[in-house]
Amino acid sequence: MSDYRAASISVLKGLEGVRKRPAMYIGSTDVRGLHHLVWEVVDNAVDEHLAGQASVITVRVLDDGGVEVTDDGRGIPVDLHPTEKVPAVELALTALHAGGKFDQQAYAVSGGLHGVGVSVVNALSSRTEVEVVRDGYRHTIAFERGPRVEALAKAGKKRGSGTTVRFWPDPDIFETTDFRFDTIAERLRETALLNPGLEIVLADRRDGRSETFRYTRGLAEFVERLLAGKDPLTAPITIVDARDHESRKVALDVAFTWSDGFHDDRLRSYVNIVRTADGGTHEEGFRRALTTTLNKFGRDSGALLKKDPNLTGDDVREGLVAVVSVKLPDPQFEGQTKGRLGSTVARAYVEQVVSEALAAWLVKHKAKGRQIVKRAAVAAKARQAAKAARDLTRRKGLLDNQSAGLPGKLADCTSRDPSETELYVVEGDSAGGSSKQARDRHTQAILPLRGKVLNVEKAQLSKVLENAEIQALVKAVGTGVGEAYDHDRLRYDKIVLMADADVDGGHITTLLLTFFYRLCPRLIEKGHLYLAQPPLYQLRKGDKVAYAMSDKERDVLLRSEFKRNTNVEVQRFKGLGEMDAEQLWATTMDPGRRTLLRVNIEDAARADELFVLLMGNQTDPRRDWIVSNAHFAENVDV
Ligand code: 0RA
Repeated sequence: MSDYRAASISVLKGLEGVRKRPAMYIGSTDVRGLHHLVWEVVDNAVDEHLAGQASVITVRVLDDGGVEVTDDGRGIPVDLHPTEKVPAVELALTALHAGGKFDQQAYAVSGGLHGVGVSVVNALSSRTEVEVVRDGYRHTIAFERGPRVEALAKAGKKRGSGTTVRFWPDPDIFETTDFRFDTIAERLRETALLNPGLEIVLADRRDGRSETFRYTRGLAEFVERLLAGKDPLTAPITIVDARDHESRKVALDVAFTWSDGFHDDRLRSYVNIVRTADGGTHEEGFRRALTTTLNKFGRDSGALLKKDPNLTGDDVREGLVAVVSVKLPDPQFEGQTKGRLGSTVARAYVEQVVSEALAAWLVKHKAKGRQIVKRAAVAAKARQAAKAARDLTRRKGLLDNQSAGLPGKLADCTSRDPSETELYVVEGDSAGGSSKQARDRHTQAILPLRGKVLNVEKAQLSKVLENAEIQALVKAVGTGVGEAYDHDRLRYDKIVLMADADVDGGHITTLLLTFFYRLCPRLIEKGHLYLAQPPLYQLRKGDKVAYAMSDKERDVLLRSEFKRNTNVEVQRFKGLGEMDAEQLWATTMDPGRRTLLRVNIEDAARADELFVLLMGNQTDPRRDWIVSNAHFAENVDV
């Protein structure tokens, strides 16, 4: 047997192995695995771009189930491999792991996470065609389910250079062979964002759709897209570096900013253009750099006071929007899905470069820097409050629903059918009195909260939990809080917060919403928390009575309903306590006439932010204004 035949037999055994265990090579044979074939072929073309040789990549979804990827690179070599005695292009399509460029200095996508090589695509396709333009000719070769079926041949003269790979996924292997335009588009956009200047065209021959991705401003543009229209604290801070680090050729590209639009971080990282969904050493280096540099700047600039604790990684990451892209030869991946970078060289390298660059940026942008630090300090306070609250509930179990009977202050309803009952949580004793008279005793329960809870100024959430009034509230609601929360024990269908429409009312509402948001968010998510809407004015002329929720509504009524009337009596309710039972029933409690606002989780999240503002030590007059003018629930629900 000739060398050639021996070699080709062993090669084809390899591809048979791929067909026997496709998931080992591409993860799965579902729609994800199917698209993995496209990523594999595109990554090869991107490698050619990274080598500085290709500037346009075109991906066509064909109308007969195939996909075609073309690049304008050098073209896969067509000359005979010196020892294997087959054209290099044939070897690339048939030998496992033979797609690389054999250059240890180069960063190669195909040597990275996916790295299975285009031969795997061939093995899993019913047909694969490759066209190479180079040396003045167009060369063609074709394969079916692995083996070559058409030998490499010249198909006419052609100038320029490039590679086209066309493949039709094997329906015997894949559960579906239906490519999704949006899935491919999203991935190609990401690739284009990570490779400034590279043009990627996607064309769908099935319906004529097409899109071109080309970005020139680098990762800053990527961060702008991740912001999704939310306002950033700064224009993206960008860092670009390339050097020899510990005798390895490494490169780093970073862009980041912060936004109030996000609570956690939006950090994306890549190694050699491959996404590292589970982070790794490069992300660790980046985070360490942010934390240490911002702490140092915070101390030096006075943005962090002596008594303030150091910012933690979590604090600094709140609202962070960042893209970290490193390139290094031969990266090591870890974890179940190989989505985490393990190479230790990346940690020190990224930390060093980002620390230096961020420190230099802070010198030039002191005011912005202080804002960034202050923002993180607020996040730190919120985190401490939430942690203290969690610790407290765990330690004492005192907020557990089983721990005692119902609170004495609760005027419960008679119905035991939770689907028809409501709990009115009422601020103040006098309002508690009138609402008890006003209510429908069968379905409506009243829990008055005394003034003491109103002192939310400077109160930590943990202190709030020690408050007897709040404990009464938890017992009345019935579910328990935090880890002890049990939704099935909810005693009322609606929990209605009823507070005055003034600053104090704003404070108590903020406090209660924050309390529910942090300790029983499920109750909000399932739509059981409401805000009552007591009126601000009563308008009366003889028998004719109307109520207005706002100054604007009052003026409208005066111009319409009471238009021809003189001497209209306008009463302003300073608080719920000023309304008699009848008025309270007519305006705020009668299910047939009242307006209730259902609180959604975003409303509650905003209250949580305001609560942090309230907790702060600063005496900012704007703060009271914000709190009393905060409209927590917009959607009207009767
Ligand atoms: C090996 C060596 C060279 C280029 C390539 C592979 C190559 C592979 C792919 C895959 C898709 N497009 C591609 N373009 C090029 C370098 C050949 C030379 O030095 O001319």
